[in-house]
Amino acid sequence: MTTAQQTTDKQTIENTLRTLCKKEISQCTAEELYGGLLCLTQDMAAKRVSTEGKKKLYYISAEFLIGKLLSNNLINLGIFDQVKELLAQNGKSLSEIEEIEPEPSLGNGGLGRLAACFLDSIATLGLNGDGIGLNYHFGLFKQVFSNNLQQETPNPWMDNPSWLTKTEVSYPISFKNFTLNSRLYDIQVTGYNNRTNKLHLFDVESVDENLVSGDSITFDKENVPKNLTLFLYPDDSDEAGHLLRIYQQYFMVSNAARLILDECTAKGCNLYDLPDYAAIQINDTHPTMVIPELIRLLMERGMDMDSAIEVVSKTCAYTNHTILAEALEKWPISYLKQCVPQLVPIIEILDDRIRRRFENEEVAIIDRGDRVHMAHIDIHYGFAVNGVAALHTDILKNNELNAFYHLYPEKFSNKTNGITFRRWLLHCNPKLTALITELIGDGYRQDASQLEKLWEFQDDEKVLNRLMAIKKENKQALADYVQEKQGLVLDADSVFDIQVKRLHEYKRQQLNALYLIHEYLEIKRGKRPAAPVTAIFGAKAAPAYTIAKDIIHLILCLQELTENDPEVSPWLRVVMVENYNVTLAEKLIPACDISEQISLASKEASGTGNMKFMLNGAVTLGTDDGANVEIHELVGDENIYIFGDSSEEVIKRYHEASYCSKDYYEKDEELKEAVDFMISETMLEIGSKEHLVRLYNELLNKDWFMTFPDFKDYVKTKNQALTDHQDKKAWAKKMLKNISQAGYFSSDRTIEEYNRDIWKL
Ligand code: 26Q
Repeated sequence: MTTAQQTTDKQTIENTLRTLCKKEISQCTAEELYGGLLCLTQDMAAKRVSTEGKKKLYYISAEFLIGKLLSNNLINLGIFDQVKELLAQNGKSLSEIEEIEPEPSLGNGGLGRLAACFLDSIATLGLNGDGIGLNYHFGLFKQVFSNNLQQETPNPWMDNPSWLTKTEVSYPISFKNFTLNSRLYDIQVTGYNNRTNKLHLFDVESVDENLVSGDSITFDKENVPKNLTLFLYPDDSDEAGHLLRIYQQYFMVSNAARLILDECTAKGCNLYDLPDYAAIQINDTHPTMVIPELIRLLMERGMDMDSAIEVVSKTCAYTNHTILAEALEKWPISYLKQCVPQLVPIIEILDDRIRRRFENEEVAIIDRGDRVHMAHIDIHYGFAVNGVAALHTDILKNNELNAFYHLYPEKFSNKTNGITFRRWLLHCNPKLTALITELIGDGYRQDASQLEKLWEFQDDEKVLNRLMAIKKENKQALADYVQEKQGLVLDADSVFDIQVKRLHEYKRQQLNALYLIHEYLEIKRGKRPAAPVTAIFGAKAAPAYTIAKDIIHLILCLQELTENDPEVSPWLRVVMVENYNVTLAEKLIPACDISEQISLASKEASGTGNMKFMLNGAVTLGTDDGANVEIHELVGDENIYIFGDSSEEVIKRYHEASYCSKDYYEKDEELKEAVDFMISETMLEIGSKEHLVRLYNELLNKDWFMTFPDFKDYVKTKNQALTDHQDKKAWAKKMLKNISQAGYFSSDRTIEEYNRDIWKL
């Protein structure tokens, strides 16, 4: 018997835990047990590191939204049930212990959570691949609501004990005016019944948390040696903020490049063979500087430039996560000169070579305004480019990156996103997991496509009833949690309609809010919805994103409005959960009836929340956008609610610059009424005029993400969904269809495709 196997029986776990905590389990506090379990899992994980293969994947990302790790590790190490039982026998609850664990705050949204799901799947598939990023001390801000407004406070998460392990690895990283010593911290990434990989997080030795004081997230942006790893996405509304982001990005990739070269040379790589030893996946453009930096380091180690460029171009691959113009990074070359002048001559040569090869200004790296287009570096000097859902990849090929697609059709491919079922089913929805296992066995845990077997039960009333019963229990658990945390009482018998994601105009939380206003006014007129509804939101807005914060304000005002109106609240409740994060998502998603995926068609690259909701038996209400298109194809018209203009129509309308929001406002009475209500006396009594009027004007005069054209269809389709929800059996069947078709969205499938087509480990 191996040591790992020994540790898995309950008696051994008990002995180990007793030794680690230095007392009987029943006598331990939750904190002591958390510390003990952390040590125990760390030891077990360390024993599962497999022998290094020749080639390794390095997934570089500015974000890794990993969530709490204890339960996930217990599941992946195969000791979750044993630990849970053992604790219960001693009068302890695992969920109370989980409450102790702080959530690492190393990401913002989809891109960071995707990176975390990928690390899980890479380890689960037994692939040799590590993540590389930064160790932000305060990560993304913590959101608190006051006066119906978002306020940002620091989010320290690096408690003791910690999953981070300090390593011996350190590099001197030089900028124009100073050199900073880095320090590498590692987090072990356990695979499900498989190997352990690493998440490498670089930090600066000179970082100083005292630069941040009290409840504010402001700090001296110019003191880079002390501030570099304090925050993820520091406010970049001024030049110092922009420069800090460049410092962060270069620090991340220079460390990454050195680590990669060191590891490969240690394995006998002669650097000309680098592509045989390493595949580097560039997660959006934040790590793009790794390309010129690697070229520079290879030249420093004696390689000629032509070879260095060739070697790097065969090693790096790029994933695009957005087509929003404002999110495509373009750094003024003057900024790069101020921070990392050593890269500038290299980037100039990379640009020069492109300009010699192609006449087209559109594909240049440095544009006529002296701005460096980071994505263009990736596409010219990487060997693969991928989008994250079929529609997104098509739009990249046919529109946004069309000029590049003509140059390099062979580089482009689609890799539809996925999610790890270990966290987004097994961990977050144990009741549904148990039912599925009872019905179809546990083969689906290794091969998610086996979920399709569930469809055999489509007419089994007992199964459908149990599905509904589990949903109800999950809704009640969420209601209890929200009551405890925010003092709001939710009705688990109402329809839970949930929109949780980053706050962004293109995601159109404002469309949902307009619907809620419309329904509120209908109820006031005596027209009640088909069923009582609880509309739940969760979203953080970037601190400098004014309109996004105005939308939060509107939603919080609607919460107050419905809460205090006894005529309305039995039928319509609006709830915005504070500080939406992975931990909250794990409670919200299993409790959802209707999953809101209502981005303006063509704008959401993929979405991954949509997949998590589907897997947990929610029915999607959405536009034909991102991965919704694929969900739609898989479940069929009957089992999804699609509304709104198509991506083609939207793209055409942008192209023609023909959209005028006022036209829709003037022509649609109900829309006009809802929009006007935003600045009605009723609303101004609750909220702030500044915020509400600004948002009203924005919608009336611009509405860049075209909420007005989709309003009518949204109201109609959503109300149809509410009506349909009344037929419990038919609804349960829709739930079952969604769960049974969710297998395609396992990140194991996605990673197999990356490995087959790109990494070739
Ligand atoms: C850009 C410029 C300057 C500073 C920051 C940024 C920036 C920061 C974060 C740009 C983009 C992001 C994050 C993007 C993101 O989360 N994209 C989401 O990625 C998911 C995974 O592929 C998709 O499912 C979502 O559709 C996409 O929105």
